[in-house]
This record gives sequence, C-alpha cells and structure tokens, in this order.
Amino acid sequence: MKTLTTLGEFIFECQAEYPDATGALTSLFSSIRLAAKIVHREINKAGLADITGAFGETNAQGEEQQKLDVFANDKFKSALAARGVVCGIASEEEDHYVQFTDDHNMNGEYVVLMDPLDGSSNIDVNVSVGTIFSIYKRVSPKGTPVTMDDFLQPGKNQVAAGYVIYGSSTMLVYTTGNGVNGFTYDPSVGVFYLSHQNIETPKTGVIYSINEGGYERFPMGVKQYIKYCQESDPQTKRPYISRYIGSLVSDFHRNLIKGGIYMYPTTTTYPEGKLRLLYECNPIAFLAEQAGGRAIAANGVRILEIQPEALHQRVPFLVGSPLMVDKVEQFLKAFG
Ligand code: P6P
Repeated sequence: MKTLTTLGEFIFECQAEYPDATGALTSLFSSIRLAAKIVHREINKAGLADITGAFGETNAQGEEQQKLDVFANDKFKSALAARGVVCGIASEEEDHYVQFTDDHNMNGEYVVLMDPLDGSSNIDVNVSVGTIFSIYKRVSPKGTPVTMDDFLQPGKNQVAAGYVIYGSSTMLVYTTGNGVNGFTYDPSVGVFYLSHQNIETPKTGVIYSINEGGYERFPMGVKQYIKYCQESDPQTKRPYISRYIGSLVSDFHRNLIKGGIYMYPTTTTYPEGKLRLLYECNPIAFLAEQAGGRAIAANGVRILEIQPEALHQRVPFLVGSPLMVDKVEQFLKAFG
C-alpha cells in the first residue's frame, strides 16, 4: 500500500541521516514550505482579486513589477526572517541583499537567494510560474552582519536548492545534494506529499526549449543545434519537439521529468544571457546535476563552477538531459 509521506516528515527523516544536523536547515525548509502555501493561495485567487497587473514600480532588472512578485517576495522574506536560521537574503526583487539585523538572525548560519516569482509576466494569462531558491552556509562569522561574500559563492557551494511550481498542481522540488525529490501540495489539507522520489532525468530526450523568436541573434552553434533538432532522423527520433512556456521553472520541470534541454543563450538583447546566475541558474543547475543532468554556460563552463561577481549577474544557460547538453556543447565548440 502506498504510504503518504509529508514534506515535513521527509525532511525530518533525512535530518536523522546527518548526526551533526542542528535542525536549522529543517527549520529553514519549514519557512519555505509555509511561504509556498501562502503564495499558492494568492496565485490561485489572482484572477479574482485585484492583485494582478503591474505594480507600477520597476525592479532591479528594470522590469515592471507585477503585484504578485512583490507579494511573493515579502512572504518569503518574512517567513525566512522568522526562524533565526537565516542571516540575510538576496532576491530578484531587491536591488541589494537584505541583512536580517535582529540578534537571533545575526546568529543564523544560512543565506538564501531567490527569485520569488519567476515568469510572473505569465500571471495575467494563467500560465504556470515558480519560486526558485538557493541556500548557502554563510562564510562570514556568525553574530556579525551578513556580507556580499556570503552571497557571491560559486553554485557548487550550495547546501540546498529547489523550486515551487504553481502549475496545474503546486509542487515543491528540492535537493540537499543527495538526489532530487518532489512533493505535491494538497490544498484541502494544506500538506505537501512526497510524489516524485529520487527524480532522475532521462539521459536524452526529444524536447528542446528555446525562444526561437531570437533565432537571428543566437550564436552560430545554437543556430546549428536548432537545425539539428529539426532535421529528420528516425534513429535519433528527430525532428525533436519544440516546447517553450516562457517560464523557466515550468520548462525545466517538464524536461526534468520527460527529458529535454532548455536553452537561453546570449542574444543581442541580452549579450550576457538573460537568466540570473545566483537565483535562477545555480539552483536549477544543482537540481539538474543531482538528477543526472548537466548545466553549462555558452562557453561550456559548468554553471556551478562560475565565481559570481555581482548579485544580479546574467549568464547564458543551457540545462537538461546530459547527452543533449553534450550535443549542443559540440555545436558550440564547432561553430562558436
Ligand atoms: P523570453 C521569465 O521572465 C524568465 O526569466 C524565465 O522564466 C523564462 O524562461 C525566460 O525569462 C523567458 O524569456 O525572453 O523568452 O521571454
């Protein structure tokens, strides 16, 4: 008989595997879980209440802030500040990092970087969106104010990472470096149940995800790979299927489960790439690798090895089934 394991029980059981675990990470996850439930509720009402539409302000990215962006940012920020385990956060919605200055947080051993509501331009048209989070141990001494160095760590230092996808159902998918597990939310009882244990992404797939509207502006290697995907070759099941939602969490989640590759290369509009290294690419890359996938920048560099230089730094991002990332990497090496 299939047992029902809740997210809380699962995290607690995993904590038992770490004898020196202090429970701090468990407490951190429970604050993420709480905020996810609150954001789930608001997103599912968005069509009804007057909280959709532009907030009028613009965020660090110069993008008009949707009201739910601000709502999600506030909820995750206050939930993370409530437990005394996080000394500061960085967010797509905050120009600078936010230092938690009360005593119990200054002793917090973790920092969290997040995109509180990725893909929020899709909210008004009822397309799924997501929260992405990345967790590190601080490098500055406990009890002192958090510093920029705490946030500018390479992705390989992540303690944990994950996302909440607010789709046809709401799911929380995360890793602490021991595989990837997915939990589906049952709003009728307010609980996340383990639904996808030890997710392993297929070695290859037939789905490629990219905004082909930018084709003319892509590097030649990416253009050649897209043509490769579109050629007929029954042996390799080509032509592949093009699927692009315009919401990173949704495109990545589908490809993680079914196999596939997501690409956001450099374009003339985004010469550095569009996606943010710290709170989009690093957490997704950690999850991808933990599920057996790969994540690279356009020059083939492993995303998790990149030494960040700025909070809102952008990078070109290619992530997904390992053999598909290998293939596009060959095209990039051959054609640039
Ligand atoms: P474009 C959403 O704004 C986002 O950051 C990702 O979620 C998504 O994959 C990408 O940008 C979409 O960008 O330029 O294709 O609209």
